[in-house]
Amino acid sequence: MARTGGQMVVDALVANGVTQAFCVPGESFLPILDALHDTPSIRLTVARQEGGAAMMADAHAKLTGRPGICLVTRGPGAANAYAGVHVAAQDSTPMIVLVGQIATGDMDREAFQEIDVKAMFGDQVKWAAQVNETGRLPEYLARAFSLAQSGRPGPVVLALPEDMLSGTAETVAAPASAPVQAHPSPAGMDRFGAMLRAAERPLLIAGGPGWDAGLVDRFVAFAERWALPVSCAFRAQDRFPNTHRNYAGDAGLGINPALAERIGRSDLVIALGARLGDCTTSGYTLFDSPVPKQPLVHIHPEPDELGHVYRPTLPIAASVAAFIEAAGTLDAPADPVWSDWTKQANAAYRAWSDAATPMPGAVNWGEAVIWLRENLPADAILTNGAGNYAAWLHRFYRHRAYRTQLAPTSGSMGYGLPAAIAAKLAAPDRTVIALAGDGCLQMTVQELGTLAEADLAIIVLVVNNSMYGTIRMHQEMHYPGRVSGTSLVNPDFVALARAYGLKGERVETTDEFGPAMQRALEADKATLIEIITDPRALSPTRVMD
Ligand SMILES: Cc1ncc(C[n+]2csc(CCOP(=O)(O)OP(=O)(O)O)c2C)c(N)n1
Repeated sequence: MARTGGQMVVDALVANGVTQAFCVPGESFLPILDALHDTPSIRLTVARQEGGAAMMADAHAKLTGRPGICLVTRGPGAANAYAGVHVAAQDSTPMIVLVGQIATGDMDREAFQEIDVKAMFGDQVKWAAQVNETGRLPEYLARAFSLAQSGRPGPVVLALPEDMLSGTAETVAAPASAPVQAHPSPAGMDRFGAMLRAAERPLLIAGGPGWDAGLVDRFVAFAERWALPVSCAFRAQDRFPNTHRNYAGDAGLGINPALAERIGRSDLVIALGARLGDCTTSGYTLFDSPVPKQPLVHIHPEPDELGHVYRPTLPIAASVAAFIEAAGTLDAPADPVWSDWTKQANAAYRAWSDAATPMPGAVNWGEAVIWLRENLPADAILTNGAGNYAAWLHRFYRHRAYRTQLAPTSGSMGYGLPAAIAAKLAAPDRTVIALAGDGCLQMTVQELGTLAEADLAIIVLVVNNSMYGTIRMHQEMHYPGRVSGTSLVNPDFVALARAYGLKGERVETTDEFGPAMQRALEADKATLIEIITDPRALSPTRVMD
């Protein structure tokens, strides 16, 4: 039977197990919206701006392990969505962005909102393409699902001209795409085992895509059997329980200097799934490029990533799942020589994340984060965007379960609120907290409307220092006393939350934080808590005179 292009798109979503999509509507993809009208198995959440929709799709994919789906219109919609697409690219998140495009007959006339999607997204995504024949829509969708999930996952963008979607064709519906994983070779695993047995100061850095809760459990068992110290890559702090005796802390922005020094002294660094990117390597300073001093075993699902910046002594192209399975069969020594090294790594982490950090002002944001660490359930999901407020979070919070951290390694402001909305939609029984600075929140603050409409009881924490604090910190370091472009005049955030029909509270002393949180945790609707901090508290380690 002939189907419309719009129906073919929705059939492909259903065949691939999609239950949630995010959009801002456009007249360019009405046939898809119409097909969704009769598809109750897919919940369509309508965001207020496409950047928010794309960030929601990213967070949904991170949390569920299934591709995030985002529908946007051409020129302005695709441009807005780019912010979230870039997050997905740098975080290796499987995502499919469907862009309603102008009709094929008007292409290259600079028609209303026309945009060259292939040129726009280029090699920032795994694949950007335009469909120019209705009958080939199932083929393009099948490839999109396959590419987004295989190897190193990532975003795929498909431009769908409106006549492709309204046109009809007789086609066969494709079954779900099966993502392909790379497996380590037996020889590679033998060599890995030999290198590890010969080491004296091994250290593992975990991160990247392809994890799940069961995998983390098997990884913990592996680390225990080998008594390995485990650190987590930037914003991958939930790949290993931070309360575990083998935990060495996170290798990210504002790294514990003791951990940086330990990574420098290690005689075998094992990077598992992590990309060894800018923030994980402290701005490419922890290792020498192209050949690190430390022997390096790098395990990554994408062969092209191995040797991208650092030439590994032993490159292993494998998914973390396949590697952990193979590593489970290696014989570990009864009492590894590095047991004390591992104990010291954990002690150094604890000293760092237990240290009191006195701050000017009536609210000590670090102590508030410690309240969260001591009072939130182990499976609470914390989301954030970019800003120095996150430095306290990353240092003092202890992630105890997989996917309790949803945060962009690309450092994109505005991620926390849309990510928290997507998280609560996917996991309604879990506590979800969005964290943002005053600058960060305002990047996507209009998603408070999406939150109110979806009626989700999340908590939004806004750490308000009336400035773009991170940039002010850099300014103070390089151009002291010359404030330029970094101060902010803000709305009354509490009144803003109430205008959206949400609860709002303001916290002006550290002692007020716990009770405000308790009230918010017990509330049956979303609460925004504005926390007033002193602008002199630039970071956990830097106070302005
Ligand atoms: C989309 C985007 N634009 C600009 C930046 C650059 N940037 C990084 S942090 C920051 C300031 C964040 O301010 P705020 O959210 O108030 O947090 P604070 O640093 O004050 O804690 C800016 C502008 C960015 N990371 N992302």
